[in-house]
Amino acid sequence: MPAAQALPSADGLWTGLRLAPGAAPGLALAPDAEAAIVVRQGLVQWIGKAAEIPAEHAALPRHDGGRALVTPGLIDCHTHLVYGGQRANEFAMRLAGVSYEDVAKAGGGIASSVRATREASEDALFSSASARLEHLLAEGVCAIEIKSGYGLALEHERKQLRVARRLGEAYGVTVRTTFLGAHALPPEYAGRSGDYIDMVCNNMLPALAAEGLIDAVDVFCERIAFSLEETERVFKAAQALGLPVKLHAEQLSDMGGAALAARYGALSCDHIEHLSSAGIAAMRAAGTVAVLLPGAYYTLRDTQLPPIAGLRAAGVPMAVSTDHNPGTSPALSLLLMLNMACTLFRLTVPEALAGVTVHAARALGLQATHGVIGVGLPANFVLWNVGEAAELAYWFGARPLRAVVRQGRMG
Ligand code: DI6
Ligand code: FE
Repeated sequence: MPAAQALPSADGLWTGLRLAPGAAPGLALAPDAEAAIVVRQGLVQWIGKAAEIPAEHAALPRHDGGRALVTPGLIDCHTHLVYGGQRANEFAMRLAGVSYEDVAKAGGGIASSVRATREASEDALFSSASARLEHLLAEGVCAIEIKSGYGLALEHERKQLRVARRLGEAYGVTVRTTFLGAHALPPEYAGRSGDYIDMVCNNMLPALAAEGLIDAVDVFCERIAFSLEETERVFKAAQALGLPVKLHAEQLSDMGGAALAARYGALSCDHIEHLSSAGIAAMRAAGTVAVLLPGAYYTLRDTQLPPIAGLRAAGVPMAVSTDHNPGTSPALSLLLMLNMACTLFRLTVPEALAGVTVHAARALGLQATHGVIGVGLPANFVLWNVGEAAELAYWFGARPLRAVVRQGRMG
């Protein structure tokens, strides 16, 4: 894989485009109007009606969009992309009737990915994660969050986060790293959860933050993982370092995690199948994004739907993501998640599209630069071979991507 700098520049005049609804806020074009985008030095310099291209841009090299529909670059705002091995064996066990929680209690689950991740070299992790990333990029992903949490020891968490950074550099995709040291209790700390959280807060977190490897901090707050009190200790340590927090909250039960996260101004609460109305109110007050993860819901054959109507009524922004991980969501298609968000969670198509663009950007604290197409912003947009935006959620298994511009370069 070449370094991103070797990818061709997307500078020039992009013509023959149709803008998807909401793609460029503030710009009102008729749905069928031919649009154009000017990219200069990797930034969007102008966007508007093709018939009104300012003369100063008219002589730029042209890229013919062939009447493609254009959306902002997609954003996958919750992934565990970097890990060793895979867990198809547990998939088979679950088919035979064993529950996810029982697999975890028997030493499988996250612990088995921890073993494989610890054994893998940084280069091996880079190579396996690259292959997965390429699937996501082929569907127009321009920014991605990547969590640690399968190392659970300083050197191995560092290895995961370094791989995440390297992926961003190699592929020219925006990567936000999230430290998830409090994902599971490593075997060497069995029965000593408090000691492990001490180590996360006093050792791993400050060390990795000092190395510039952490953009945000997450915790798996769940009865099979960490308690509310342990979660709060990690949040305090993050806050002391000036790092934003987010939370795996109320996936398997209502622990009150969302309300706690909201008190710490969390960027997002993710999963939230069991979110209460108090949790919704707290998220609304804090401006916290609800990240919906239909791939995990589907894989676990969950039946508890997240409270979509309540979130919608409260005006809590809803994002949609793959939650790519080897246990509960081996999903490598963000477009399939769009489909599932509509089919399983009953999001409307505009809600689902906002969920992988503008609201996903907010869940990562990237709303100033990503999630929309706008003058002065880095050029991140996707050309799709579809007639209308609803097709992006309607087809599944299709690859309607015609071209992608990622951080001002051809993807
Ligand atoms: N929630 C999830 O869905 C994943 N982690 C988490 O905190 C599951 C991770 C795994 O099973 O490997
Ligand atoms: Fe997750």
